[in-house]
Amino acid sequence: MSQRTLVLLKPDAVRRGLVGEIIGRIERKAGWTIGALELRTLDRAILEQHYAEHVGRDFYEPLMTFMASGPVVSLVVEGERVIEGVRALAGPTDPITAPSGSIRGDFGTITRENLIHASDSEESAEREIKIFFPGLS
Ligand code: 3AN
Repeated sequence: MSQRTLVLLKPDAVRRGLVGEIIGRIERKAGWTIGALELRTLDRAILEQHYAEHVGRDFYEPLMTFMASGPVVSLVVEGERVIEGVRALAGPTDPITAPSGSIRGDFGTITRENLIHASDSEESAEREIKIFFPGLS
């Protein structure tokens, strides 16, 4: 089943020069393609839309500050089961318990600074793609 997903390479990934490494892992999956890609520093308004489900959580404000702390690479990835697949490449939220071989497991130590966001369902993917790439059909 071909799908689209919204991926963010967070400010820590960009600062640490891991953009090529992470995109390379995505590109090497057979048949997956990049449908859109942009580097930009996110403002509060777009972050409020993106993280609306986390309003009120104790990690919300530090997460917003971190996500606005530098440029982010946003991309749309297309291909067979990319929603489940990119989340499998990313690994679980806590990088310390994320398995070796996953992006978070290989490069992260801090839950907030866990390098990558990837949509968790078809509904989230469509909602998030509209936020980051409103012109994409
Ligand atoms: P995931 O990106 O693994 O789906 P979510 O959607 O639960 O994780 O959380 C969104 C983001 O919020 C995470 N990527 C992480 O940066 C941050 N976050 C989640 N849980 C925590 C936590 N307990 N402490 C600090 N930051 C957190």
